Amino acid sequence: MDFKLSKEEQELWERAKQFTYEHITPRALELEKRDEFPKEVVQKAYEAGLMNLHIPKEAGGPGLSLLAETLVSEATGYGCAGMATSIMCNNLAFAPLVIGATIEQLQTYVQPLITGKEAKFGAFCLTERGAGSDPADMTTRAVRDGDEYVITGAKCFATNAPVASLFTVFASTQPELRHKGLSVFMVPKTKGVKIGHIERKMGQKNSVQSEVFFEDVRVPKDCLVGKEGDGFKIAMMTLDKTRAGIAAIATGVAQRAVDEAARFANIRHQFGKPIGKFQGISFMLADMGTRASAARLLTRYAAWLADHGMPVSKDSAFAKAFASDAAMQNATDAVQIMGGYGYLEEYPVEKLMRDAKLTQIYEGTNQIQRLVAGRAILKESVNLDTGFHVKYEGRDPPLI
Ligand code: COS
Repeated sequence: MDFKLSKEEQELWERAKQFTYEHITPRALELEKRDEFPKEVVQKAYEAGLMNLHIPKEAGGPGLSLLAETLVSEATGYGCAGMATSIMCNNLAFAPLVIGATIEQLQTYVQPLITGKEAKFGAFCLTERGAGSDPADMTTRAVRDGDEYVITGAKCFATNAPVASLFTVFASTQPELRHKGLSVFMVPKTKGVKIGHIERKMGQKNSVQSEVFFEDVRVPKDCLVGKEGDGFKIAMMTLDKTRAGIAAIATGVAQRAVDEAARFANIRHQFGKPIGKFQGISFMLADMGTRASAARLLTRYAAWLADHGMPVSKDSAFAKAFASDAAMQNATDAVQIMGGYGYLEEYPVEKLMRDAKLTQIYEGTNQIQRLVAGRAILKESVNLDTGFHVKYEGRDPPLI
């Protein structure tokens, strides 16, 4: 087993870390106060080739792996989880299209957005006010009318929506079928697409989320991705992949918490020595470092599975839940180690704590990740022979 990155991956990892060092970390606190989309930094990330990595070469992208995406997400997440979310959000918005659209559709709708001078954005529109963890309950409708579809409904928490040119919209074409009636559409910013309330958040203020209203929006029938009824499966296949990206941002936060806390523990003297010399602190740092490393391994393993076409639902759920819990725990511990300084706005760790919280919520709460992982483990166990042959309640093998 070789844990080394390839030459290209190593180059990308170094480039993303250098970008973070120069453009993200020094500006994260200052830009956060503005509570708006960090356009300038994202434009620089686009110019540095850190966006749209998974778009296939035939549609103008670099056609890189999910592992490559996680490297950039971790590196930028280390500097600022909000900016990382702004930079990496096109991965989520365009993934359903890479999964379900034809190359011709990608060339028509996505290529112009990723090959110009200016960075352009997509927004993933799945969640609604009344349908979050249970997207099958959505009320957005798409009705076929001749050569067009007419889309009507309201989405919320749509990242990058206020700056988006293309909306990936999940809508029901056959409501009575629930999840089997969902379809997905590429919707350019056109008449009837309206941006609603921009959310004010606890953390990740360097990324924007808003409501999006679709008021009788007409799109050509070739904006349908895949077939009618493919929407739910495409959404699930998307999240299977992109959750590794959130895990990577969370790993960046978890590692930053270790590094800031360790730096402080070396410098801060109490009782005549650096506080890091006290076992109470060094054991905390050891646990924090373990969590960050384990988060990284789970994340890269999930990405590797996806890149090799292997089932990834369970492992991306493991990675997302573990890494985001690690980020939250490490950020909390870093605040604790830094004491009063940890709680101040001028120091980076109170921001880490606010930013980490969202990684436990977005792209599926960690309860949903555990539901996905728990179901997968139970399913696998049906055919599992552990060699311990005792009947449970008269049943052999155990049934679920
Ligand atoms: N890949 C492909 N197909 C999948 C799949 C996956 N990872 N997961 C489920 N499916 C399929 C199932 O096989 C099933 O297909 P059939 O109807 O043909 O049998 C169908 O999808 C329904 O699956 P299931 O019964 O598991 O659906 P549930 O309604 O129970 O929901 C969860 C499953 C909870 C996992 C799903 O709704 C979910 O991920 N919710 C969270 C949504 C989320 O992350 N929102 C945040 C968006 S980002 S802002």
